[in-house]
Amino acid sequence: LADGLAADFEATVARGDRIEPRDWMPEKYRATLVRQVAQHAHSEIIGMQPEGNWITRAPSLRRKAILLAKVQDEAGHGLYLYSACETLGVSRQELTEKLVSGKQKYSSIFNYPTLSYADVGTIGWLVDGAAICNQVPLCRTSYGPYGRAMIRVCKEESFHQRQGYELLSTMMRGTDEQRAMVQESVDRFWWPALMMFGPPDADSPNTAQSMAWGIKRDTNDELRQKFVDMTVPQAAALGVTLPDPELRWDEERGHHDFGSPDWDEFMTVVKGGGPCNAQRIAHRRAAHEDGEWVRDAALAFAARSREQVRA
Ligand code: FAQ
Repeated sequence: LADGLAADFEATVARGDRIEPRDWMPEKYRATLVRQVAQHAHSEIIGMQPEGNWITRAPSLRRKAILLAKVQDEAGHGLYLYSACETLGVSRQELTEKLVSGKQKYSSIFNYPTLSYADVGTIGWLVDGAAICNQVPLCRTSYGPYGRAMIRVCKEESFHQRQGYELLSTMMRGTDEQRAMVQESVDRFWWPALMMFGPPDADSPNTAQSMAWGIKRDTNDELRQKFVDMTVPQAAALGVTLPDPELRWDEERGHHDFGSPDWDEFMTVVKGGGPCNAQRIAHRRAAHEDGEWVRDAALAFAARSREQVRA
């Protein structure tokens, strides 16, 4: 029987069909998905903090309304992804505890500070831009609930990317000081954005198996290349310089060549030593603890409603 189930699973993945929550799946497939989807959900929630930092200091009512809506969208993405993760048999409580205790990761990019309002635009342009590159192929991931969550997330991320680009292009048409703010922000975020795609393929322990199972559809390096190729013309249109002296078009490859991010810095950030790791987790833990009375009230209300139904 077990062999038959495993053969069905392999055949479904080979056909490019979806695995659904009630289907049999290898334990390692389930564990890999929990790891990736949880990390992804946590990233959306922790990712609210860097931009949330500027909500009270947005330069106009219009910018404030846009930023509020954008940060709320990220909360929504986190919720779809936590729901997708729960279909794999883990509880929301367990996931939150693993995040605040540092047992599960979130994206390295959110451990960098947002030092100026231009960072709001740069995050939209580069960070959401990288997120789209990575997530559009995940709409075809082999696990049904994850792929379906990605469809809506990607539509919203595309909108976020455009709003970031629009903010930067407005600043680039402003004063010299505003243009300098944009350039300084792009200089700080370019390399961390490239790190979002994960380590180089040769040092990525999970890629081969995740590709074989159809969880990932492209490798880390393939997506990083796609992002660079997509972003270079946008940088030119904006009038900003990407801070990489090795960046050039390679006619033979039909792609841009580019330098290597500082992978030691990446490892330091992933292991908790980035500029804002401690602050991000402390903030999330405090928000979770502050929300305890809401969870208690909801549970008490649910218990009383059950009693009333019985009576
Ligand atoms: N940061 O073997 P691989 C967003 C870890 S977008 C931290 O290559 P894999 C939108 C990795 O977990 C950001 N850790 O791993 C937004 C593994 O550790 P482990 C979220 C990283 O899974 C925008 C180890 O390194 N997007 O939130 C990172 O095959 C603006 C070895 O790596 C997603 O999560 C990293 N950058 O490939 C929100 C997308 N890279 O667990 C707010 C879905 C790698 O073995 C504002 N995830 N690691 O100890 C993926 O596509 C994949 O998980 C990768 C990593 C590509 C990130």
